[in-house]
Amino acid sequence: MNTQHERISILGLGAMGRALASALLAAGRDVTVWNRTPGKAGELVARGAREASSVEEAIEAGDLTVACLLNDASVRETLAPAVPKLAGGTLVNLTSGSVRQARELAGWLEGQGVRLLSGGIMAVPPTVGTAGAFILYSGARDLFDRVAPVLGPIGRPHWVGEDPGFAALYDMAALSGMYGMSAGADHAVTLVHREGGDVETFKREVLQPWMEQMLPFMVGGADVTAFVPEEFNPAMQATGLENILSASEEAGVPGDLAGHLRSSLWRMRRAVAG
Ligand code: FVH
Repeated sequence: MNTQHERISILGLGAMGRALASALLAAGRDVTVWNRTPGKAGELVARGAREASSVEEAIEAGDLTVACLLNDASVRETLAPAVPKLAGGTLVNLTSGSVRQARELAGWLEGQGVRLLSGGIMAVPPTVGTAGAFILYSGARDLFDRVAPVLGPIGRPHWVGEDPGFAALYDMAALSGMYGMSAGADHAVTLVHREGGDVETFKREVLQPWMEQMLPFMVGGADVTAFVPEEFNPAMQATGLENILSASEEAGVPGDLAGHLRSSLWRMRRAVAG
């Protein structure tokens, strides 16, 4: 079927569901939307979307059904009564969840004659449809090849394998990296604030350029064995971490913000000890 003519039904109009629908409408796609609580579709309808009054009606209106709900439980709850309508069709699940949940959902749907393409959205609502946005997909390759051009307007499609759990796997892993950086940034600005520094200037002139400079080293040097190579000079790193922890204690930075530093110090000391 011609990509432009595939009809897309979106289940879920939270912040992300609305952003997805908006990007697809902007690209001229045929979009039907449904949300558990009515009243969220007004702007989308004004731009050409149809609003379905039930999940079943939404599924019937689309060649492709996209779920973007809160969590796995809400997907199950939403689909359970309506899944016979999906038989012979395709669900693209862009709802975040665990690897096991994605695999179990694929098995459950397969048993009902539904093909699942699992997804992980590597974007936030304001960046959906922008150049940096990308979407992880996993599931059958032929399904991905069909869906990718249809949903291309929401973000660059990136297939990560046949295993339906892999989109969730890479999504959760990437988010864990982001939250680690975020915890580090929170620690940094708390330290500056507590010692009387100007947080906004620090963020703009020091923290952001420093983190950008270090990002390739952080990602490239990440290691599954927590092995610290000798050339990394673990003794020097351990001393550096002790300095940061001392500065943080002096400033009264809450101890829970420093957890990542203490675990790094432990790794460095272990490497020094051989
Ligand atoms: N927003 C973001 O930045 C992130 C970026 C990465 C991907 N996530 C995931 O996207 C899923 C949806 O997130 P969201 O931002 O749209 O979330 P909310 O604005 O909280 O909307 C939640 C929607 O789910 C509906 N819903 C909740 N429970 C049920 C249920 N039991 N049955 C049916 N629908 C349900 C809710 O409906 P309502 O409360 O308006 O009736 C919203 O449509 C999510 O997996 C993120 O992790 C977003």
